[in-house]
Amino acid sequence: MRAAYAALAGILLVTGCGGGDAPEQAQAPQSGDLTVTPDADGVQAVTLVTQDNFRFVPAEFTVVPGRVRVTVDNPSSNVHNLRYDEGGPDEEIRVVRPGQEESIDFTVSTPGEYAFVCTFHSQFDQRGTMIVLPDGG
Ligand SMILES: [Cu+2]
Repeated sequence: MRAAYAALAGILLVTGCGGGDAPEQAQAPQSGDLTVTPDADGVQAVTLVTQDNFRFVPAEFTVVPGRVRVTVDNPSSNVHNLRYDEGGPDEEIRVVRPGQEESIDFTVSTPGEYAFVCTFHSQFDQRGTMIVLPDGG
């Protein structure tokens, strides 16, 4: 459990704008849209957290054509993964063990909606969507 809390705390620090002791940044979007801003390297990085409720949080995020990094952070007690449906990026995260996180990098070019799933928990509808908007739109 301690490792899981540490991992979660790390994420909160990353997303918390370095504002000292920001309380409960866990107000992060629970399901809605998250527009991803490129980092200094031009990579649109997004972290999806998987708790024990078999959901990706956020379950939806928006990027533009370019480089994308998807990280699955797993503070839960289950094993999760992430795979895009047919027609999406070929890259997949095969397994993320409890207390671990794993990332994939890929490039998107075609606007559209790309669904992904945790194949271990598709029966619980652990799914999400990456929306690729037209560049400059
Ligand atoms: Cu899962």
